[in-house]
Amino acid sequence: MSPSTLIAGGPVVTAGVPLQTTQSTVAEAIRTDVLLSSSLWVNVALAGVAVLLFVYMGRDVEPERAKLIWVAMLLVPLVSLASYTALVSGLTVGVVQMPPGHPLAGQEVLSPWGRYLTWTFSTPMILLALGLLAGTNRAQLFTAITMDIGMCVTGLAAASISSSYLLRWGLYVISCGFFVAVLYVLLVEWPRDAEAAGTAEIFETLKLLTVTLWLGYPVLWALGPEGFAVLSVGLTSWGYSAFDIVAKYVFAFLLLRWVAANAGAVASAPAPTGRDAATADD
Ligand code: RET
Repeated sequence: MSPSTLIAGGPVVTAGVPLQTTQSTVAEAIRTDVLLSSSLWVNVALAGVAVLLFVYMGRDVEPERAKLIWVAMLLVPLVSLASYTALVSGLTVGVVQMPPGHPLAGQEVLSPWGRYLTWTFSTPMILLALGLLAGTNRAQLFTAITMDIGMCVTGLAAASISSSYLLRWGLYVISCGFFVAVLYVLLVEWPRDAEAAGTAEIFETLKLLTVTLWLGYPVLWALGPEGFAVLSVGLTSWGYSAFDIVAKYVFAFLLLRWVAANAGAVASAPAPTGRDAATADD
């Protein structure tokens, strides 16, 4: 079969709606899949509420570092609002024909690639805020953020490959490699810095929340239609949306609430420098 035949005519894994690759037909497929569209609209609404709430929560934050954390946290729901609006419109949802070997081989599956793209902007904000809270150094901040961007971009590539089943999983493994580097910084490096900065308690809470939830994303990818196809498009999307709600809005709320009450402690934590921010023998 030629690619064009497949794109125009293949079955699609959402509510049984036949799919063309035009944006409006993708949007129509999303609209008619109640599970899928509700998973997106819930986040449009929550992101909107979060933006307003976070603007209010940060109104009196003065020290520069606390302000930086606040802006980073404000960007998370702002990016989310744009991301979910684009997903709902069909602009950032495509169809990927699954390669031979995939459980849905030959079928065209809705792929919300916009999610991976926008994680590239939102997850670095989460790491920036955590790094600033821990009072880490620039090298570690750079490492965590660039590894995280690597994770998102290779995750996008893994989800988009239609030529080879093996290479889909190859890129998934590469993405997991980047993720391991992020986890290392979060679990090993920054707790030491946070201890030295006197922000260990809130850092521990947010680290636990972040690590637990972030681990859910690759599991969901593997179980969803892009991986082993155990879960439907709608259920997988709800999974990501539910993770997003806690990993973004609840996370940012907890951090902002703490920053608003302890702006002085954030300000007096060591500034990110080229040298180790914590102890000399770290
Ligand atoms: C993918 C698939 C490939 C392997 C790995 C993944 C990890 C994704 C993560 C996403 C976190 C997203 C968040 C978004 C908030 O806006 C790309 C699913 C490791 C950890 C927190």
